[in-house]
Amino acid sequence: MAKSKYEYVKQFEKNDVLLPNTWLVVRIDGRGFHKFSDQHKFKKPNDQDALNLMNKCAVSVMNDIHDIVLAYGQSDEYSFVLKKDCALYGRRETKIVSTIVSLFTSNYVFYWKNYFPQKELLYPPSFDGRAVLYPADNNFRDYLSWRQVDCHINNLYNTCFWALVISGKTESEAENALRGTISSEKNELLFSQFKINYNNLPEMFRKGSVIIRKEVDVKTTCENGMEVTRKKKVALILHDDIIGDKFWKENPTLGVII
Ligand code: DGT
Ligand code: MG
Ligand code: MG
Ligand code: MG
Ligand code: MG
Repeated sequence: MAKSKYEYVKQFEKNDVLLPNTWLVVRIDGRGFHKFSDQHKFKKPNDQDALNLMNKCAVSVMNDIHDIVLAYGQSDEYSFVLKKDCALYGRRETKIVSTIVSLFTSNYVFYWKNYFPQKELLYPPSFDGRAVLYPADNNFRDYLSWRQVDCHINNLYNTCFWALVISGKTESEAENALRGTISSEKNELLFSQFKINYNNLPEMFRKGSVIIRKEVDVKTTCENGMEVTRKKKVALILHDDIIGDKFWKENPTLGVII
């Protein structure tokens, strides 16, 4: 087919093919969710429905993009992991990142009413996205550990902060009370002042959510009405520790060598 004289403009496009044989992590993060969560009156410090909506969006993204082998989410962010040998879109960075962030955002709007039937979506939410490459397994695992530790640190702080505020302290008094405290002191404060045992709070709040594909038995009804059980890989939402070796030993198909 003859090319038009305008075809040459393609030469201006940047080559953004990602390095081969490296773990690829795409992290999306809610844009201005401080304001978004305030305006939509999300429960503090954790809104179960908002987190479940995030998880639903991540499962949808995984069901659409099969190269994603694991996703980890907390707060207004989700990290999607693509295997080292992933060849999706010829490993073109902008194509991969923009597809994931766009799919996530459209799902967020699409499923909003299922999680907040009583709340109108006041304005269109948006997410940013970035890709990071990790050549070594230990760097990749440290990346996920960093996000899970972040979840824990923020959740412990926020749980204390809002307990103090609900008990009558002003926000700046609560901030002052927590300044310089270490984890064990925050745990102690929760227990002695509020009878809250931090370890009994929901795992989703303390550890975030991990989504992996696992083979499960699925019952289906055949045309002749007979019920049969088939093995099917489905995206499962877990709230496991992903810092220690146990998770990676139990899920060898992820390909991380311990
Ligand atoms: P950004 O990401 O730079 O556009 O700015 P933000 O405002 O999204 O800030 P970020 O991502 O560092 O922090 C997430 C914000 O979202 C933080 O202000 C707390 C809020 N948020 C996330 N999950 C919840 C929740 O379950 N409940 C409430 N009340 N707020 C939440
Ligand atoms: Mg931010
Ligand atoms: Mg954000
Ligand atoms: Mg965030
Ligand atoms: Mg097109």
